[in-house]
Amino acid sequence: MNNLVTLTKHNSIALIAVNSPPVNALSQQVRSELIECFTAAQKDDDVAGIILHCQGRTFIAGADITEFGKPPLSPDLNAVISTIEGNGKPVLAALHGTALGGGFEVAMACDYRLAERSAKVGLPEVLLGLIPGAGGTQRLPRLVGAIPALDIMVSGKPISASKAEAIGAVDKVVDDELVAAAIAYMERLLADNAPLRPVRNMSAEHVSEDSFSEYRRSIAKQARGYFAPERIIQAVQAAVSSSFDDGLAKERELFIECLKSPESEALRHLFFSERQAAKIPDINADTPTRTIKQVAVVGAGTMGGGIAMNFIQIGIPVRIVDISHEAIERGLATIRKNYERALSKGKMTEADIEKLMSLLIPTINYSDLSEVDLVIEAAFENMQIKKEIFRKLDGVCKQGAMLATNTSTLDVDEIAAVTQRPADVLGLHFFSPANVMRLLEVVRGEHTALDVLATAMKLSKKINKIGVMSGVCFGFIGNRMLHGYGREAGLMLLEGATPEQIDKLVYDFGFPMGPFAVSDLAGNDVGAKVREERAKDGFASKDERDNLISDKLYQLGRFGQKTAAGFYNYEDGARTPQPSPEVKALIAVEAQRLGIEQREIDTEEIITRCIYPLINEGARILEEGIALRASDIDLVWINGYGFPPYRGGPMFYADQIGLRKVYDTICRYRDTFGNEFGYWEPAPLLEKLALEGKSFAEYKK
Ligand code: T1G
Repeated sequence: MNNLVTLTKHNSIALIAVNSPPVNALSQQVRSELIECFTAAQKDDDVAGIILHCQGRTFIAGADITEFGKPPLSPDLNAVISTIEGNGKPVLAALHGTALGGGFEVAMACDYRLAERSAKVGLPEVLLGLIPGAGGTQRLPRLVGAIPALDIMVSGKPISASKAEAIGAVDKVVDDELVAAAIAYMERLLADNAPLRPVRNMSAEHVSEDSFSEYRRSIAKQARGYFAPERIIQAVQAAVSSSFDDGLAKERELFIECLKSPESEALRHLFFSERQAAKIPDINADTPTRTIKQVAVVGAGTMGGGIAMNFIQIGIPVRIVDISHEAIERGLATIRKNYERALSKGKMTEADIEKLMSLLIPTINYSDLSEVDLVIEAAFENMQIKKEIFRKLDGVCKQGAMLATNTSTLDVDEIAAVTQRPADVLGLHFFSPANVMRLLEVVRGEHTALDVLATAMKLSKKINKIGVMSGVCFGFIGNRMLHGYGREAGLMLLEGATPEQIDKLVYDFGFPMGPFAVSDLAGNDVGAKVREERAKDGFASKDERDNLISDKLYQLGRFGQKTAAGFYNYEDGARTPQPSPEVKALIAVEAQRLGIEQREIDTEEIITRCIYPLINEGARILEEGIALRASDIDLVWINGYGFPPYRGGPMFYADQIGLRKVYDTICRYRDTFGNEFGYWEPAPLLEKLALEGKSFAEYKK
């Protein structure tokens, strides 16, 4: 087996280089060879100093996450750390790329740290439901102070090399070639007889219990439901109040707790799911992609403006099209307002705003789109309007231009069929607000060309979206599953639950908002208009109870926050929802009219009737091949609808509960509520896997 870690010498300086693509993760072989090389350098009397660096795109980016959840493999990372720190000779870490997690912990075991200006360092373990487990919670507070260390570990966000230098996590930032700079720096250290500086011997500044309590309060909202952030705080409390070794023991105890937590299992599932989603079976590295240098967005409304922002953010000019200059001006004003919010928070300057706005080219003439590489249609959710737009695009856009619709439900193949180029047509379904939500459903039409899909998946990463491939069906993956969730929430209103009761329980489950608060925020009119359009096309629900209250509110003009009344009341223009006596009365009247007996509905029923329809429909979507894998469905619901990441997504959550339990509950609801409309018909795939004792994760189509 070829070496992944090599030891060479430059005069009296040992150069230990890690070369383990793609990210120099600390696999068992890397750990073993690091110990071998550091031990050899220690024993070599000609070696006065040691430099640790990496080849490839980054310094060590962390422990090898693929090893988690399996029996531990020795040597463990702490053995590597001890070998470095106890070497007896000055050790310099030379950082480039992203020195993260165990990688940065290894760097902190060195005496000195040198970084390329473009390098970043961080301890993102919290994003995997973990805490740093190789001394990071004990060394970082000693280097930078307890509170700055907490900010780095609880946020999980990397910091720049210059920021790291400013707070003492890195000693020197260089613009020269890294290894040469490291050699020069080590020669200087040796010439100055610079001392060994084991971080473990530094003292961590004292921090009061009140400061930790204050810190807990400051992160309470972002840490809600998560397991690891509190354990990070406890580990740092140990760092400032115990000996290094006692603190290290405390860290170990807390790390094991986190590693075994269902939250960490869920978050590690999502880490790999995000990377898996980019892999499309019939698309590979050789699939060509198209160059996207100019984009057009048709429709300057809320969605169109948000979509345009994604592209100007990465320097791609966007022609923004609408039917009138006034409509475009309104759209541009909304975009500018979004940027001015960032300006007020100090995240942008006026110059930044002007630069971005200059990339927006307004036009009402389709003839101006003849040179664009990609058009994204974001017009009103009406098939005739969309077909008319695609006919025009087909007539003016150059050969090879990609034509995408942002439709959230309509048939992409039907839209493609009005063009002479269905191979260039696809769906790019953004989620509102389109400049914020990370999910992008890439909808593959029957005729969509492979290079168009490959381009779309590559582009999604460029605009910092999580691209998930979907087949064509009503609602694609997310909105198709959303229907059952909203339906059951609405039915429970008629049966005796209140909007605030359901919303509170869904919030406690981990969503940022419950279904009724979301509806009031997005606008009850949005869903009602989609249902109106569907009814025109003959797709009205056969169940008059389905979305009954939502439709009644729409008819009453209670659209939600924008009308200061929806499922809730919003007094004095406040955004805080207040229970509405008017809505309570409306529900009672409708329930009585329908002869629905009111009853107390318990937490278990409310949660399972909201969540299990997601799982059931997700199983159908998986079996039909609309989604390529169960983990793709998880990514859709976490990044498009706020499903709590620490539960892994609806399909992962179902696997953690056990599919048999989900299946039995669905059968019980079918037998209890009746199955006139098929609401509780178990999906065949769910039934099959449940009865075979299998999981969605094991399912391969
Ligand atoms: N272990 C194993 N594989 C990893 C990996 C890791 N740490 N990081 C990335 N990969 C794989 C990834 O699955 C993908 O594989 C390929 O590398 C390229 O990744 C003890 C316990 C470094 C910023 O959390 O943030 O250290 O799909 O597509 O967009 O305290 O990868 O090609 O087969 O993401 O350029 C802490 C996780 C671990 C960093 C590069 N470290 N990685 O992003 O490439 S826990 C992390 C990232 C730990 C210690 C604790 C990113 C990146 P494939 P990619 P990228």
